Amino acid sequence: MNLEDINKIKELLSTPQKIAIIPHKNPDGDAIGSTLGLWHYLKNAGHDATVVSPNDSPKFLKWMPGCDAILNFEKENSQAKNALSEATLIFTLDFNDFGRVGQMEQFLEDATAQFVMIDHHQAPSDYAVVTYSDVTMSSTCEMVYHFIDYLGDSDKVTPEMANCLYTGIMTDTGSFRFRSTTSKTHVVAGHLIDKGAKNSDINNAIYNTNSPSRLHLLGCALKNMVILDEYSTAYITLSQDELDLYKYKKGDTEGFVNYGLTLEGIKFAVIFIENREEGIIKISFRSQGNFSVNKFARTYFEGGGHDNAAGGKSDLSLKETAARFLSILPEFKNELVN
Ligand SMILES: [Mn+2]
Repeated sequence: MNLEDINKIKELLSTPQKIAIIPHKNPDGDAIGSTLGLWHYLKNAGHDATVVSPNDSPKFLKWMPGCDAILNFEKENSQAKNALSEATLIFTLDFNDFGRVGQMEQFLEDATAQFVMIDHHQAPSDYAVVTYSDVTMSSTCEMVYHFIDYLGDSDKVTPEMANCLYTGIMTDTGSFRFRSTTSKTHVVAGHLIDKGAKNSDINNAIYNTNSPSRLHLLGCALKNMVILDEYSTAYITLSQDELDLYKYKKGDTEGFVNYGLTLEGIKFAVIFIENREEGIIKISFRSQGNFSVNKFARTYFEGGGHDNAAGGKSDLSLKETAARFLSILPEFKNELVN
């Protein structure tokens, strides 16, 4: 954040505000961690703050301090609408376009509040009075820590805030493995541990929550994996029938796509997951090195994200989607193999 933005924030927060803090739809560890981390900070600073989520958070995040107080726009609709319409200030975290909040979109469009964006995705929209956008950041949680630090309040980080922010840094960096992890990321994580983040407990709470059926679904996904050495690519398909067979629950396929990248020499990994209810194929893309899956997803599969992690979708059948993917790959052969 530049000095002008820091001063603008200081001015906005100089008197008690009614604040709504919004994560993106289908919030992940970074979205919930950053909104709750900021929520604790703003409440402690004397503001009337509420986290309003477009929909429910996954079960493996429910332990996070403050998670019970999140308003779910789908379930607590009137309370959530009130919080949005009454807000004087709205923070949008871990997304940068109103298209990412589902049914809440219109209520953000109509809100009279001033917006502040804190986010690390590409191509931010222009809706905020302060846009703190930095694609080099590991996570929005890391940015919320810097945000608090810019305001001169790093000594006011509580154990609750530290646990929330550490969680999002850990999940968005794949436990400090991704390229977005910098020395600064580690320094921030270290400060958060000093402030009370229980790093080992967080790791347990997030990653050691498998059900037998999820592991069986993972077995199915790995068996379905197709390895294309000539394109340094591996992809997985999961049909709705397979999801049903293994009693799929929301969140069960989280992280499956990454297994492709653990193969020696594989730079591009994809998972195609059939969603019969929505009539689409949901797609996740991951890459290692310079191959931009953000560009790939934007160009061919109505999606986007980061250079090394992106999402997309297709209206074709599962088979047709995989076939279309295979027909596009040759175009990228040079980029993928070199
Ligand atoms: Mn994030």
